[in-house]
Amino acid sequence: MKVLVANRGEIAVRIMRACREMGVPSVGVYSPSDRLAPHVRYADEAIGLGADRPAESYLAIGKLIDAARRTGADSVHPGYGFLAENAEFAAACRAAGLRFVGPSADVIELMGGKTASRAAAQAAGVPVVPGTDGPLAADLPDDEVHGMAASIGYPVFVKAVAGGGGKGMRLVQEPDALLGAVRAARSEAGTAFGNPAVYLERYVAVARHIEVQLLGDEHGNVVPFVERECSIQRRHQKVIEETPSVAVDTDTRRALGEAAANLARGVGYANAGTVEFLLDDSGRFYFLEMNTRLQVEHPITEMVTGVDLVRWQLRIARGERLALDAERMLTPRGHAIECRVYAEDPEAGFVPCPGRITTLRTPDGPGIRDDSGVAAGYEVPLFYDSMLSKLVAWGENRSEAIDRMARALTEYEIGGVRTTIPLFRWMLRHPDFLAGRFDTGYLDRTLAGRPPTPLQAPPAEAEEVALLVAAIHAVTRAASGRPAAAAGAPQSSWRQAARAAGLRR
Ligand code: MV4
Repeated sequence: MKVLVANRGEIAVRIMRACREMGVPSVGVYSPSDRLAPHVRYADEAIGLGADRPAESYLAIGKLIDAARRTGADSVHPGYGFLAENAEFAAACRAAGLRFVGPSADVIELMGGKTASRAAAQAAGVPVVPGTDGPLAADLPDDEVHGMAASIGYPVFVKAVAGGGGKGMRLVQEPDALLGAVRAARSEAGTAFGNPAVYLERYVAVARHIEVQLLGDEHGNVVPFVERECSIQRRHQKVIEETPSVAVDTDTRRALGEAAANLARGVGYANAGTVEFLLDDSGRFYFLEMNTRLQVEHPITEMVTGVDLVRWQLRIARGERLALDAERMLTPRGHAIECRVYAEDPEAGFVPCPGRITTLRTPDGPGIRDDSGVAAGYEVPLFYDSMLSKLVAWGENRSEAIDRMARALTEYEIGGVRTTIPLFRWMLRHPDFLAGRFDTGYLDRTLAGRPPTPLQAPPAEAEEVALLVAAIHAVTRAASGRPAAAAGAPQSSWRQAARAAGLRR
């Protein structure tokens, strides 16, 4: 086996680590601005893709398959994002004689259609939210649209068939707004996905987003894992995930696992996948969608089960049988939390902050794992997602995991770019988070009501020392009448030093 990793950043490194442990050579790919990225250095060999724009690099199916051919790779791992849920890519890999480390193109295609995946869930006996049986016909008379919405019950959600992840959705509170919302959703879906089809679902209020990781092999075996709680999101971007969920008891856990596994078995699912559910405040759960890939937050599942999900993905891809204790996979050992560290400024509407990482000190110690795709000196490109790393904390219980995460966040120092770390330091002390009192609307509400105290911590010790040294340097230079290093004036070397120390203002 030799694996081309068709991705970048932390997930590319994560996959290559599993490869190395298995004695499997890895091939990295990179755009010009990623030439010196950690995933390129980690790979056993690496191939340039020649352009920065995603469409011409990490999304360029022809270039990736060509890179696999040229390096003699026999397998392709897509990671997440980019081409991970692209049926055409999976089919192209297989057509080129390459193993695609993921489910079949047919299953990716099936689950990508939200009404088809709903139907598959229903066929497998998995509860779905009341809604239309399929897409609304384009020429459906207005009164029939009204009739459908009325029989589902308001409020209703208009959702794009090709959607997912929050795009192309419209919430409708009352009949007067229905037709306008359907029109708007169709138009948005047509533009965003090239498919204007929409369907209707009853709106589930005050819900948590719970998901079930599973593995399936090519021999029909499926094993579900303990749930992940993913309700802490900002505009459909997950921010903090944890496992297990405080809202799920052992009976519900078992029922969720069974539901997810039944769906996977029903569609002949092989490799890693995740079934998303809404959990309402009465403890009922409903199928939402299935993600046919490895997910960003997979490490928390690894921490509480001891299973290496990526290693299993590779074993499954080469035809091995699952050999996991199903009972144990549904029994969490302790608690794990993940914070997604982004190069974004939480003080300025979360604008991405690409730039050079000048200094980097990563947390360590008991129960801490940092899956990172960056290093000191690396310039975070503006072309791609700005996630830098995933900080994961494990503890015997939720409170110990939170304490460890809070402790690790005090150790984490990233200079040169603004990050979401200060936001996490604040969130991990928030009473509702500590009490486990939240739903999918929690973070947006909480951020809107946050008092206007700055999140940015005072400069960390190392940075203060660097600044002090730079200041002494500049002053003594000025006093001796010698010109300061490159730029000439004491003030500019002060600025340079401040920049080097990660303080950009
Ligand atoms: C819903 C819902 C309530 N009722 N469907 C948002 C993303 C997409 N995956 C589905 N989403 C939702 N679908 C019904 N019938 C609420 C959401 C939702 C949500 C779901 C998961 C995580 C965060 C969310 C934030 C807002 C709304």
